[in-house]
Amino acid sequence: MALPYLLTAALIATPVPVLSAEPAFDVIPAPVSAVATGADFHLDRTTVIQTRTPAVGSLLAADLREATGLTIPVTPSAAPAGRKISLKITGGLGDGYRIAVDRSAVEIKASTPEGLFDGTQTLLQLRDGRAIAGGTIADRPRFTYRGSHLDLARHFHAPDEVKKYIDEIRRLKINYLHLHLSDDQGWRIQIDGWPRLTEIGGAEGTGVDGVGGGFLTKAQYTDLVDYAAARFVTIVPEIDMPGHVNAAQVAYPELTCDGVAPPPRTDTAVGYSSLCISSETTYRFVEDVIRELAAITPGPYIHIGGDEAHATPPADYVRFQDRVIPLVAKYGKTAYGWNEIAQSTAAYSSVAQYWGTTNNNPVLAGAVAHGMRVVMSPANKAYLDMKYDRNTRLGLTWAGLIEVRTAYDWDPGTHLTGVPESSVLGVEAALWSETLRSIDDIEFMAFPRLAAIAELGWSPAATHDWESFRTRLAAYGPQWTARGVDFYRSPQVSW
Ligand code: IFG
Repeated sequence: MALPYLLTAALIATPVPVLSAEPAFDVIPAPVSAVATGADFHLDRTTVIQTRTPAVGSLLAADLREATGLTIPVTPSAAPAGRKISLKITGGLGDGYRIAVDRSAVEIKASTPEGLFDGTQTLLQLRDGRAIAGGTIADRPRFTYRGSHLDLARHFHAPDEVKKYIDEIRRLKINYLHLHLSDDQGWRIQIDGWPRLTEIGGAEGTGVDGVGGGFLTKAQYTDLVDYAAARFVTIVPEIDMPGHVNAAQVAYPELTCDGVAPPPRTDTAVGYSSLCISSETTYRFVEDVIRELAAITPGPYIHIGGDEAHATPPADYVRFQDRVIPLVAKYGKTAYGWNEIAQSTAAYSSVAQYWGTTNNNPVLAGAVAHGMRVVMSPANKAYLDMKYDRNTRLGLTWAGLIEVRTAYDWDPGTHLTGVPESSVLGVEAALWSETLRSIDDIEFMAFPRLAAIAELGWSPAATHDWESFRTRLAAYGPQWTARGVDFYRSPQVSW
């Protein structure tokens, strides 16, 4: 029985890229290269997970127990020969991983715990019943930033709903979750120095149609950050400004220029609010918020919004960003904002989230020429709050209808003129919640299109193939069904 293993090992040593449209395995995102051998590994009561990275081993054991009913021990010591799944940290694999499966053993190797975890997510997709498909996989991400975004401001989604969403997005190797925590309709994160932001802005009755009330205490936010981090997902908090601030101004009228609190808003209009750019109170507020948020955010990014500041005079907008972007660095984080922040030269060391619907943005291209990096979220491709088609009950249509193939058929590395792949950090799918009311609504709009965005963020451009993807999606569908995920059964896929 040794031969297949040696053969497998030899195959790993010289991975033969198999970039045909017919993938060796039904895995999403598509791995860089894979060879199927048919020498499947069978899980049973003697199976052991051997690893010196128990954080990864225990998550794999939990997933396998949920899927197969088997309780598989996780142990650092050398398991008896055979019958083992070993998760090993070795050098030279960068941010990728290797998998080798044959009848006697499963081996996942990576150079980082996150790489091992990515390998286990692939392994779980090689499972059918208690059999794990035999073969080898060599894989690594194309882009480092593969994000999903949830809008907790228009409609607050409870921490347990966000956790369930984190469980699902991580299986697709999404590794960043951007939480939109403030907007005109509501403020969703406790700030000690400004308590009325949540007392008033997070009260019941705030949110679109007055039904999206609620907020995260710092403890709940930290619990979410920790839950996400255990699954190698980094939380990116967003405080949107200088626009999208009506809820903050209802709570603190001193954030307006005339000191008069605007009426609370539960409609879906945008672009009517602005912080008072000439007032020092504004910058004390902004610095307090950034400081408190940075203190509870282990991730590298604080998102400062910057979109649709239609009520802020253009010169004032630049002045505001010139002062605010450096505050993010002052508290040890990298500023991240919607692409409008590229109007400020302070943004050259930050990250722009591109949400336009065209392939050209000269202001952004100019900032990129000075070092700015970009996360691609084109609204006509990656905004999952767009309807699938005219019949979709939920969602909007302003950026166009987005069926699965529309979300799949584009390339983040070449999408924008003047933005080379080397300046692209990755992709992010946005899911605004004006029309969403539950985790079911989130799941229906996110899946399967998020799988398309995840593949664009992870897989080589060379593996990009709609027929292959739609086939693998059909094979993935039963996983969503088994986990009670309310996904959209697109007519473009043979579920
Ligand atoms: N644009 C607004 C969002 C949201 C969205 C809904 C951005 C950056 C339309 N800004 O997208 O607040 O209302 O599709």
